Formats: sequence, structure tokens, C-alpha cells
Amino acid sequence: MVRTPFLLIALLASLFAGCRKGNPGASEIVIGVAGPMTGDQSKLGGDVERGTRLAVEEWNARGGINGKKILLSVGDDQHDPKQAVSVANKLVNSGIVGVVGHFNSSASIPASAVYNGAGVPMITPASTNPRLTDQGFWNVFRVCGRDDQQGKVAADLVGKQLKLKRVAILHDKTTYGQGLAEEFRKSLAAYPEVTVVSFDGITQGDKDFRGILTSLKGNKPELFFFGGVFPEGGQLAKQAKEVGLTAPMLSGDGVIDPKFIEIAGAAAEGTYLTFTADPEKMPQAKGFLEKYKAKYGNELAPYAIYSYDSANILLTSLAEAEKEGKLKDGKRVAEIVRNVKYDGALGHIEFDAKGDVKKSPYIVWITQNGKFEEFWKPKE
Ligand code: ABU
Repeated sequence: MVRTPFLLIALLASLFAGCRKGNPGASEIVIGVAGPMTGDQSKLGGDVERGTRLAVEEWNARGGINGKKILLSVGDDQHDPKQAVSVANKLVNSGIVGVVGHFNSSASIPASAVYNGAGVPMITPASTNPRLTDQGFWNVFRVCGRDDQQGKVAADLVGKQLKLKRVAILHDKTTYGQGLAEEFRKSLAAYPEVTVVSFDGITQGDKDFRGILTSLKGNKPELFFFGGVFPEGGQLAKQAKEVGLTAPMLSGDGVIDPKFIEIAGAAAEGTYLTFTADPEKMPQAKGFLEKYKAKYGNELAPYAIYSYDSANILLTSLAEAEKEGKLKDGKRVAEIVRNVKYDGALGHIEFDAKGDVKKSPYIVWITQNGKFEEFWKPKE
């Protein structure tokens, strides 16, 4: 007798919870944000979430989309391809109308098929592997550049600017890391005077790379390239010095994070990194940077600004679709994204037919005095 009201309340509560989860109320819109929210790359996933959340909060402060409050559903893929598929399915089942993410190419590529099947547009702020947009999915966009562009700038640094003759290449065997290493090697073909003395994979998650670095040192490279992310990049830079490998490291956008310097310490000095230009020098990024730092502190978050612009492009497109009564029509939303002419914190953004940004000017940075500094800009 006494238990019946409790059971009834529990049943109603679970129905309500299910309703909220699977079908957002008429006055709510849910978008997803996905990336490695826990684990060794959680700084990167956290940056994506923080940039996205800032945009969502600003939209809500302005009244949401046509009075509908925007909710953010967070998916943690732990940079694992299988987990990314599971996260994508969960986000889709929770009723999202678009997603910012994922961070890692190895997560975005398998997840993109889930969103494609479910009719959900996705905008990644950070996945640079060319395959993501080369798949030809109507629902996939990226606000960052591609590794064929990034690999070319790295090769130009070596062949044109530093005029080196011997380079070694390492990668972490992931979609991003190995892909970037291969793009770098491919672009080095334009410099026949440069010899690639070795091309080897390490295992992501390992901590001791002294063995491979010692054998790499035997080939006398003048520089070694690493395709991968900061946890391994930091150890490689540090352990290279420990085994007496004095050649500098060159790496990509997966390594340019304060955590790299934290791990490598003084050995980070002189490391070259490819990424886009410094937002601190962009007048259009000033407002974002002030708001982001006021909310989250001063720690450098290279992909937060990309996430903020990704979220704003998605929300602008959803608002446009809502005016047409097509908020839940993923194809229409994607069509609006594809034609967007957006002036955001990163500057002007337009997409090409594949869903890539029309402009993604990579430059080379260097680690100096414990900080990242712009080092070299290729001529356009
Ligand atoms: N582009 C940097 C790391 C993210 C990725 O896997 O593409």
C-alpha cells in the first residue's frame, strides 16, 4: 500500500527523464559536443567543450533560437574509434539536431557515418585528416584545415626555409598521426635533396621511446618529424635529449598545447610546430579571447576558438532553418551551413563543396622560452 505512490512517482520520473533525453521539450533544442573528455587528451576535449559552451551560453542569453533554449549534450569518446561510434549513437538517440566534434580524426571519421545515417550535421573544429571530408558526406564540415595542407607547410619548412638534407619521421599509427606523417613525406618529394632516413610508428599510450630514438639517432637526421598528439610528443622531445639526439623535433597541430611544454620541460625548446596564425594577433578574435579567458582562465586552448566558431556556425544555421520550420531537417541545415558566409572569431569562413574551409593558412611555430611563438609563414 505504502509503496504504490513511490512506484508511481518513480515510473513518472523515469518516463519524464526518458522524454527529456530522447525528445527535447518543444521549448528546447539539443546540440552535441564530442571529443576526448577524459583520459590523456582530456585537455583537448575540454577545450572543445569550453569553446562550444561559451557560444551556447551567449545564444541562450540572447533568447536561444526563436525562444527555444539550447541544451548541450556532451559525449566522451576518449579518442577511441569504437567509443566514438557509441557516443555518436547516444547523442543521436538523445535528439541532437547537430554536433560540434569530434576532436580526433580517428573518432570523427567513424562517427560521421552514424551522424550521416541519422541526418545530423556535424562540424569538427579539429579533425584534419583529409579522409573525413573526402568521404563525400553531405552532413560533414570542418572549420580547421587538412593534413595535406599542413604536411606541405612542414615539408616547405624543411626543404625551403631550413634547407635540411636528412630527416627522420615518426608517427603514432593513428589516422591523424600516420596520415600527417605520410602527407609530410609525400610533400618532401618536391625536395629531392632531402632524404627521409627512416619512417617508423610508435604506439599511442606508451611512455618510453628511448629505444626507437636511439636507433633513429644512428641515422644522423638533422630533424625528426612526429605525427601525433602532445602526450607522446612531449615524451619524445624529452627523451630525444636524454638519448643525445640533438636534432629538433617538428610536429603538427596535435602537439601545440601547453601540456606539451609541461611534459617535455626544457627539451621542448626549439621544437617546430605547424598550426594556423596566432589569434592573439587577430583583431576579430579579441572579443572571444576576452570572454574565454574571463570564464576559463588564461591557459592556452588552441582549438577552443575553432570550437566557438563551429558552434556559432551550427547555431546560426539552425536558427535559419527554424525560421523555415525546418530545424529538424538535417539536410536543410547542412545546406545552410554549406552556403554560410560567416565572420567569426577566426575571421571569414566559407565552406567548399566537400565541407572544407576555403582558406586554412598554416604557418610554423617554434617553442621558445617556454612559449609558442610564430616562426615562419610560407608565401601565399
Ligand atoms: N588535428 C589535430 C588532432 C586531431 C586529429 O586527430 O585530427
